Amino acid sequence: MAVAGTLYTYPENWRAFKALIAAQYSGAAVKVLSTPPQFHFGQTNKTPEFLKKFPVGKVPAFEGEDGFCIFESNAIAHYVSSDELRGKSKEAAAQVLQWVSFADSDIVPPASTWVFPTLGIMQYNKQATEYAKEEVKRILTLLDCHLKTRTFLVGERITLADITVVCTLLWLYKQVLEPSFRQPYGNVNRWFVTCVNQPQFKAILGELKLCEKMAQFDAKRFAENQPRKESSKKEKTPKEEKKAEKKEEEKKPEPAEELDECDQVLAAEPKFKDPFADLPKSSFSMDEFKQKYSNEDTLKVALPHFWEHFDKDGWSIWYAEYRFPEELSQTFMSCNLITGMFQRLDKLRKNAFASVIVFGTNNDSSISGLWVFRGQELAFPLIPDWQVDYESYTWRKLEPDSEECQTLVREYFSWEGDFKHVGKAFNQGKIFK
Ligand SMILES: N[C@@H](CCC(=O)N[C@@H](CS)C(=O)NCC(=O)O)C(=O)O
Repeated sequence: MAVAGTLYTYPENWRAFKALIAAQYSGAAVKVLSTPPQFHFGQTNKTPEFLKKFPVGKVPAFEGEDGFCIFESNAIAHYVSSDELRGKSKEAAAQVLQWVSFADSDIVPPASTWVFPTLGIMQYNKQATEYAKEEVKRILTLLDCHLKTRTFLVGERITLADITVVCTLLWLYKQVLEPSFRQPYGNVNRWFVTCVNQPQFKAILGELKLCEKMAQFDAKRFAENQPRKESSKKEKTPKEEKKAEKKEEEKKPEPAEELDECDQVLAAEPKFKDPFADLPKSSFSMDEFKQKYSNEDTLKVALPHFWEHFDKDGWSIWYAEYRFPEELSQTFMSCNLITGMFQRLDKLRKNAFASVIVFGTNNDSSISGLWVFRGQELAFPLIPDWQVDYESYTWRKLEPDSEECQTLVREYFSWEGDFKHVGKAFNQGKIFK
């Protein structure tokens, strides 16, 4: 029986990608919980309930519908994989394990040392970075040699070895492996690009943009990410004050504190400047609507609330349709395509709402949805991270008072109705907020 369950993670976690891509191949139904209120990284994974299931308190972590729980990203990816991905013969399976272990032991350390400072989540150390660059060269040389006569790492098809090594190299290729640095490793580049262009990878990673210019240490972001020292609350006498001041002057600058991996991920969340901040205030509260939508009857409570409070000057309503339905094969993959898109758009959650539905059956399906955005324009061009998916859709702004808009809002919000414009049976759907 195919595996089904929930993966707890934070958005855009390359470790979680391993299992998610593997699931695209195997057909495992993996639901992702990565954002509040369902999963709040740093909080939910420290609750007694979570620790009872996953004593290390780390993510990714997987809970099967049958209650089976497993942590460690490689173990999860193995669990959700098919026999083909794991390596069919004893030898192939051992080779897959060899590359998975190699990725953790040989690639993760230098990749982190080199890439983390460029993201402002680790202090830069010249010597360590130079050493890491040499290590990366050694790894790329070794992979290049291996891939000279092979299409994939093990056997003739993609296996968990390719999925794992690609995911481990992901940040290097995105952040620092500029064209001149990666040029000597033509076989690795060819293999990497082939893998990330497979629909199963694309559904999770989106369209990948390879590094154009090697990123350097982001000192500003690193400084912003440092936890502030708590100042003493106790009142000081003037004498004590003077003494403290003197001590402060004498103090050498403190070395920047290094963050552990969990802190790094939390800190890595870019300091987000709200791109909607300059819009005039709106009377419509998206939070309030979402609470109604999540907790109450859609047709009886959430929809009337929506139309009663909707502010058509401050918000706009859009209909979106996936442009390449002929490329959609398995409907579960289409669902994952949408899941990936919504993970990438996580920071839009206070300023957007969407209900997106997959219609039809395997090899004959379509994706369309209804979106509500803050402002009168599509929000995607505001932030580069939001631009990965939206060009794969056609977008049509709706007139809120029109009959068409009222019908589409009702049908897409409630998942009920004729969906006359679609012309395919409503089969399965995914809803996102
Ligand atoms: N070897 C583990 C590493 C997992 C890990 O370190 N996860 C970090 C996030 S990247 C985490 O959940 N940290 C929380 C903590 O340490 O409290 C795996 O591959 O799954």
